[in-house]
Amino acid sequence: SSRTTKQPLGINQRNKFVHVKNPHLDSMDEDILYHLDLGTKTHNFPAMFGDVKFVCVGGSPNRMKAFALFIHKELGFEGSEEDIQDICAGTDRYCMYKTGPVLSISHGMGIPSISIMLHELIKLLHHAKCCDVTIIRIGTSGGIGIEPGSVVITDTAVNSFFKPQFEQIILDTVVTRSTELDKELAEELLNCSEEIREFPTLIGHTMCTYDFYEGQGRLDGALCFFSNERKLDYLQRAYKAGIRNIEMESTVFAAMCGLCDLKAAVVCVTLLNRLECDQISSPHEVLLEYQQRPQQLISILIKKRLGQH
Ligand code: R2B
Ligand code: URA
Repeated sequence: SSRTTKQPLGINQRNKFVHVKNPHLDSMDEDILYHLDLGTKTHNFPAMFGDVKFVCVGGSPNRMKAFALFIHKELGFEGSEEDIQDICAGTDRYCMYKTGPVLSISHGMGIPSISIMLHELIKLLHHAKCCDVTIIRIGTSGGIGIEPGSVVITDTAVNSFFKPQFEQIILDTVVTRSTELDKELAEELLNCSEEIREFPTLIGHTMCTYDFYEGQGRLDGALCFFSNERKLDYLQRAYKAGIRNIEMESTVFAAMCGLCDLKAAVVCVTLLNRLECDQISSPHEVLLEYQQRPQQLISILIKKRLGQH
């Protein structure tokens, strides 16, 4: 729409390369990204990925393929859909699709899975000499005190103690890292949501846990040794602390992207309201439609950034 003004990049935002923070990499004459089945001697990273400006990551391989096809169609990029093939077809750990300047990659479930993918993805972007990259996690989550189907744009990712921290165990020490996300990017995404009025979108804190069941205060796992009262007390305290949804990757995503100078955002749809229930019981079609909501938001962001809006 004409209401949108294009914002030129500021001086210090221009040509920002993706920074790896590892002095050992310089002395390696080849870098094999094992879990992506790509390597610097077997693949020409600058030719394959040098033009990437948007990286979208999400848990499910099928959803990330659907996202690439959706963006291809929405943005009207050249080439046929059949040309969009899994770049990581040599491994079934993760999948990766590229259309125009958009890279779509799956990360599996949980902190260890996304963290392995991010190490290799960030090195890929670095070897490819990509600059001014925006990275967004699109995902699902459990909502707290909000209508199912709402989309939460994360301002701060917090741990199970409601702290904006990620603790990485390195050798035998616990290293605490900040989980700050890009506030401007979150606002930009919220502005994009004003163009789609079909579902509620809000900015809030996102809690990241190490488990889906006991770790998210569910009463319906194979193990549970707490009462419904203690569950509700915990979730209500989380709500009072500003937390609006729970998922399983945001803290390490925010910490790693922050350290590597990547502008990062987390956009998750909520599948249920955890103050009401634990089981995800909505029909399949409803859940599928919910999962397209973050994708719609990102497609508006990309359109605006590429001046197509
Ligand atoms: C959201 O959904 C998955 C669990 O169902 C997990 O990857 C997450 O963060
Ligand atoms: N993903 C989560 O991590 N939790 C939920 O409740 C739903 C999706």
